[in-house]
Amino acid sequence: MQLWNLRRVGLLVASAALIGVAAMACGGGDDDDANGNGDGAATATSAPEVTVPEGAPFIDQDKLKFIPTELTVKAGEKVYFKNSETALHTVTINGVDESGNMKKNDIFVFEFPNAGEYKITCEYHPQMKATITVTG
Ligand SMILES: [Cu+2]
Repeated sequence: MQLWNLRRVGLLVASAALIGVAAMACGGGDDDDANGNGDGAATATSAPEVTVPEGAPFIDQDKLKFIPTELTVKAGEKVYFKNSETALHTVTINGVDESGNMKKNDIFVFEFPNAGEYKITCEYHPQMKATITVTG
């Protein structure tokens, strides 16, 4: 089963809830939900299990790169980031480390409420760069 432990999103979601992301805690009702979000309630861990919804804006962290390096989303859309390798990464947005350390298979979700261009970097790997363009 591909259930990724979402370690940092709790924090992010908590703050993002102010702008209406709280719904993500329910886990996308229209998705297949093959992994059964309901299981989450039964686990004792505080970290929710999160998967990247089919078709959701996604940036992979792999081979010491962000993949893709350019992504365009609409304001209010959630972007999913996943660390797919053993190196530690962060999702730093316009110079602010929003994710904290991400280990392999960690997923971080960030909602971009405002249009603009956002520079995505990693605290550990200066060569890791991506740009997210948020359209109004
Ligand atoms: Cu990195």
